[in-house]
Amino acid sequence: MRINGKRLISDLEDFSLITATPGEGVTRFSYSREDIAARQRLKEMATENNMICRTDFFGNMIISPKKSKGTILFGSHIDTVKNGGWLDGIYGVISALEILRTFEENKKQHDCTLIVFAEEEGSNFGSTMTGSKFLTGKYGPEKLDQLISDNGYTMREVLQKTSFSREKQKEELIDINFVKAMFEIHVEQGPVLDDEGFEIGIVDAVAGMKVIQITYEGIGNHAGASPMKGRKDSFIAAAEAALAIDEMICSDPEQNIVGTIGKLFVSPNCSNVIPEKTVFTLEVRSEKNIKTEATMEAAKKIIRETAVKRKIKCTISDMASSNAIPMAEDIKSTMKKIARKKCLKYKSMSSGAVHDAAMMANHIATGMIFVPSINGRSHVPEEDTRKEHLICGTQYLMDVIQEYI
Ligand code: HGY
Ligand code: MN
Ligand code: MN
Repeated sequence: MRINGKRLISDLEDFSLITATPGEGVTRFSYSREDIAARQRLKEMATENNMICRTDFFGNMIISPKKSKGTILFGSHIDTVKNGGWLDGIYGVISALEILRTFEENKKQHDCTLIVFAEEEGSNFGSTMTGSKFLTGKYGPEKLDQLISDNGYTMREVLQKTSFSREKQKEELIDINFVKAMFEIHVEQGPVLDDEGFEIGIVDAVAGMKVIQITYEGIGNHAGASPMKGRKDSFIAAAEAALAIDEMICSDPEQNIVGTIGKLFVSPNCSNVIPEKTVFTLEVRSEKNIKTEATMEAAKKIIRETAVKRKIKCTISDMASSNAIPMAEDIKSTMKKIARKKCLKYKSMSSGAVHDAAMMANHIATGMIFVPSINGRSHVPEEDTRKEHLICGTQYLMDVIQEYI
């Protein structure tokens, strides 16, 4: 059975236009106008192909052929980072839809269903994989009041503005104990497959990560009339801590850890005022949970010591954390068997990016497939994958799935 590659690419191109930043990449935060528009389009595609849609309280969405018992899941996300790429997440969703449509067209009986996880990027509340964390019970209802957006709304308040909270079908979307396996296909978001000329990545394990938010509070003052001596400049303190943390991670002997300070707010953010308050995030990731833990603790020590040295008040809040997790051995060996049978150039590799598959893998047999990212770019407008690789990946996923239905 062959997927319709042309239709796959044209659907992906259509969704890339549903963005808050046309011409500057795809910006489609969960629960935004763009998210609702993309969901509406997915619903239309589902209905056109004799499938039903249900959404849970958090915005996780199931798209299921009417006769499917839903024991085999496809999963991924449609939300993006700010000015992100046209493929991150959506490629997995549209690939799954293309496979489900091809099954329908070929009257193929199966029990596959697609789940679109909400808030995978954490663009609203700073916590990645939020929809799948609620779905798998890693997050309880109290989290709805603890996750706060940059403009001060809790996740509960944000959800109350969407239709999900009033969704009739608020019953549990899926009974995880009933699911046999989940598959996610995704762009690699790194340089390995593209650099080494592979078509397919078979994901061995997904890295773990920890994210913290640091608030440094110094003393604001006039930039011109305040002598340098005695300043309590919160931004300079943050800069010193950031450089020390970067130095610590870059000099790690095993080089199996990455760290990023990606978000920074300076207040009052005026050129002629010494920054009173600086808020910044730090995330560290590794395939070794012990390394992630130890590195975050060492970074917190640097953050606190720098604050004491510069007489700055320091608050550290834990934002998110997930363990590194291997994908299912039997799924990986089936994937390798099919890749060899189809004479595909494939490589087993780990994922530095996190994915909802990592949350689901704690509960069910889960497998992940990568396709190459050109120049290894992702989370930027330049994110791209050759069309033949996109089509090859989806066809390969269809070939793998047929071993499970
Ligand atoms: O951050 C990540 O790894 C994913 O893209 N949310
Ligand atoms: Mn993603
Ligand atoms: Mn992403």
